[in-house]
Amino acid sequence: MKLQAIVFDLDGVITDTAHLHFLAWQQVAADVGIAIDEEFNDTLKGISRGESLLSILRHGGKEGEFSEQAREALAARKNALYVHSLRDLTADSILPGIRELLGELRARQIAIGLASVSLNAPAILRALEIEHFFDYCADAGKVARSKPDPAIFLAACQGLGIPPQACIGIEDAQAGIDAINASGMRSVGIGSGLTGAGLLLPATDSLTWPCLSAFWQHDK
Ligand code: B16
Ligand code: MG
Repeated sequence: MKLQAIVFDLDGVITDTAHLHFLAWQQVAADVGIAIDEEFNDTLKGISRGESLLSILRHGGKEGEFSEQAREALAARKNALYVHSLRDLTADSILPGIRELLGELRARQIAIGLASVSLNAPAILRALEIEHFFDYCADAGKVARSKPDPAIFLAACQGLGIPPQACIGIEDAQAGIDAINASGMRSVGIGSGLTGAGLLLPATDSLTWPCLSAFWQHDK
């Protein structure tokens, strides 16, 4: 089968917003007496806002202490802090090699999709000035289940009108790799410590068209 589409994760693949998510969660967690570190934050990558909050409360042994309304207020506060920190995001915030890859995929008429569970994804793509490259962005608001459920990747393939078997998905989080594999797409992982990726690259600057094309040819 011919490779027809590449579906990107956002946070950690296109731009590094994980640290900004961490700083916002760290502040909200501290307000309720819970300490989190970067290592714990890694477990939140690819996990929705509401599920991230539940995971933090569980981590601090305070899961039962907050009503749904109180949790919504905490999640809203985290988002306000996070959105405020996004004000410095510009076209220079794109991770190395990504803009070049998007241009190359366009030139080769390979469709481009986005599978981010972030409700802020459209605003982030606009700030990075790359929204025009994307043929379809899955709507996180319409997908109830976070990664590792394949729903967000399947929604991206469906929106592109391309079967998952003709797509490569790219992820930096273990939950994301598991989601891609469960969707029937082939997976490319960015970073270290990921298991189950069809191809694992150390960083986005290794993510080139020749590399993706060779992976597709050889991994049949
Ligand atoms: P928001 P991705 C995910 O983005 C982040 O990795 C995760 O840390 C965050 O909680 C989630 O988006 C929701 O983001 O609060 O902006 O809706 O990796 O799927 O691009
Ligand atoms: Mg990610």
